[in-house]
Amino acid sequence: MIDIHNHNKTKTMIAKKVESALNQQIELEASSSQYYLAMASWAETQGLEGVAAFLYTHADEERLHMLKLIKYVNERGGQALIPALKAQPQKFKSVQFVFEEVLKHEILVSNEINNCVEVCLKEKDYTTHNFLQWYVSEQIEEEALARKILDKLKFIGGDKSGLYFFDRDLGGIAVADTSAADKGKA
Ligand code: OFO
Repeated sequence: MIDIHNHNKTKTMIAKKVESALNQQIELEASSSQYYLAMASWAETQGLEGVAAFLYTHADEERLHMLKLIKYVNERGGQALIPALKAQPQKFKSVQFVFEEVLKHEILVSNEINNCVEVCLKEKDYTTHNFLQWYVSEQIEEEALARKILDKLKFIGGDKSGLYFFDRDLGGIAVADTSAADKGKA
């Protein structure tokens, strides 16, 4: 029987295993943000303004993903740990290589989100499981977008004028993403 007069249990504490899985995810979102920032900076130096704008926006989004996790862990009575981040590559051999890396990285992130979901199920933490569903959907979108961009790049091949229009289009996606984020998407 539930003792409704036991007021000692006013704080829901997150299970240690869930807290540690989410802290690892915080680190991954933070390093994703740094990775995309490094790519954005490189693209900007190559005169690829649209690609750079897209990647700067993507880096900002990853930071928001990290912040959302930090707030959640602390609200649930845990402690979000702010990690030290390792240096990211500074040079990339091509735009196609950049987006191959983005896709690889997003697949890695999806796998890690799935691990967090699994820990929640094992710990019977259905609240965090529910919270993580936002990340599950986000990963589907991000993987799909990276695949779409890569398909376009493969289609363009080495064609310089194709790359010019690709860069312009990607800049447009970045602007649309920024205004969606301003309206509370992220
Ligand atoms: Fe955080 O969504 Fe990409 O990695």
